[in-house]
Amino acid sequence: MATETVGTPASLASGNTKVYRNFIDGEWVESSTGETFEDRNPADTREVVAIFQKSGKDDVNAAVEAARLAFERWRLVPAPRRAEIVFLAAEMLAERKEEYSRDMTREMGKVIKETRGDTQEAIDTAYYMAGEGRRMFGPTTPSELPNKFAMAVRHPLGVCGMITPWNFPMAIPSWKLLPAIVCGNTCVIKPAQDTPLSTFNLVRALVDAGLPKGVINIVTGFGASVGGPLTEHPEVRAISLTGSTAVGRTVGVTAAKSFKHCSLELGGKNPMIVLDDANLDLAIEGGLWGGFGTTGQRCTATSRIIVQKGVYREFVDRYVARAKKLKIGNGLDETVDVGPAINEAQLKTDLSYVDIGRDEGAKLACGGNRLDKGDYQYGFFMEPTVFIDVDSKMRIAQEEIFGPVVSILPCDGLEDAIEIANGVEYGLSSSLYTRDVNKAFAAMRDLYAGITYINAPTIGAEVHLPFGGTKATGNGHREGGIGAIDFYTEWKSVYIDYSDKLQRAQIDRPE
Ligand code: UN1
Repeated sequence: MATETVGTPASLASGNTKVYRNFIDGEWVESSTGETFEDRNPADTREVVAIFQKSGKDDVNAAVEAARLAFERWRLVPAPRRAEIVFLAAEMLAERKEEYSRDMTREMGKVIKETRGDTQEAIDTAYYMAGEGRRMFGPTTPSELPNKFAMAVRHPLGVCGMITPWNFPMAIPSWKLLPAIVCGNTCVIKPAQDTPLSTFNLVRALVDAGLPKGVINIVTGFGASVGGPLTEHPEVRAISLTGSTAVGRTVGVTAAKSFKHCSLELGGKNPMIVLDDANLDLAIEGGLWGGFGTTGQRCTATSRIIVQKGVYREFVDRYVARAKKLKIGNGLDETVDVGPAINEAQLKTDLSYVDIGRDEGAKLACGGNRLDKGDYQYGFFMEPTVFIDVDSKMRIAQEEIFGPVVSILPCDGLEDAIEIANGVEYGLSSSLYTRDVNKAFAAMRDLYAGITYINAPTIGAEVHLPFGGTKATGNGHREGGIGAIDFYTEWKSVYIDYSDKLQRAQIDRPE
């Protein structure tokens, strides 16, 4: 067992299906429960991509203990040295990009050009965070007293727990793990049960780059039996979750009880506004990419398109015509535009919103059906679906669906559009198509969301800018760039008095 590396787990199953064990303290360890689960291809469920451990509380405890011990050594490794490992991992990820992206399409379903983008996002994050090893700036500032020096330095927190989603199975773990380790923390990660392989691939690159044992530990399994104990564990100092608003509420409440740092990236209902003066070709192109890219399974997905009345009909007709032409299928086929839903439950949710929309009186302009003939029968495929003439009060215009279902709403102008855009419980991403610079700047100010795009859809955030949202999208933290460094460190203020006498702050006031 000890001779295995992250990339070559011993096969416990017959045939070619790999069985991954948990990765704890640099060793491959079977779960304490003795149970496993299958990672199946959502485009063809006959294919078992790999088998993973169905872990429990004891496994979490073992991983946290390993991380706790590793922290005592890792925090003392100079940050530039820690960052060199991350830099080397970036180079390895770049070399392995095609292999890891294909693995990701097989386990997650999204089309290969998008999984290449997901792997690239992890590479970008690695290069950025490797640079942070030589920055991690803090303020030095004058003291109010003579012969006294004052500064603030960043300290790591200790053991950090990460709970990651299936829709960006390498990028999002990288957003969390890489800043955490560059800052000197150690980690226990629970990847989504639908897509653990991509986390193993990411960590494999880090281990091959020289990451010491215990710095990152992987415990696979389900929310209640792994995510719960990780969030409750008294030795875990920070929890970072990307997931649904419902799970975020539970994790936030649980983490607060032991005063953990807690970063929540949750749901979205992202609006794209198209004004009469917009470049319609561009807006249609953007709305298709934002709405149906990743099968609509991004928290940044363009799920509402709010179109000014002067161009509404033309936009709707052309958008729907294009949506009908999107090619649906197995993401390994380079010509496919839209892959499957991640699993049966998600597909059912997506289809249930078709009924909800119809019942509410929205007009179904295209799609709405499951595809289950021929090769489609083995996967979770659905037609790209567009509702038009949607009212902003309707559930399909308010609730996060996380599937290929787009609602188009008419509006009178920018003011009306912004009111509709802001009138939901979420505030992640937003977008405006216009050629009028005054309107663009007004929207940048008035759209209440963590991200605003002008003349681009709501997806496509870059890793060095803050990522996160307002209201029920999160709890005020930001991932990406400096926001991540802020989350994975805490400040220590340091005062050095070299006057050789007692100097009392606020009391002694030298001339
Ligand atoms: C997510 O949907 O959870 O901005 C993350 C984007 C991607 C990340 C999405 N870079 O669309």
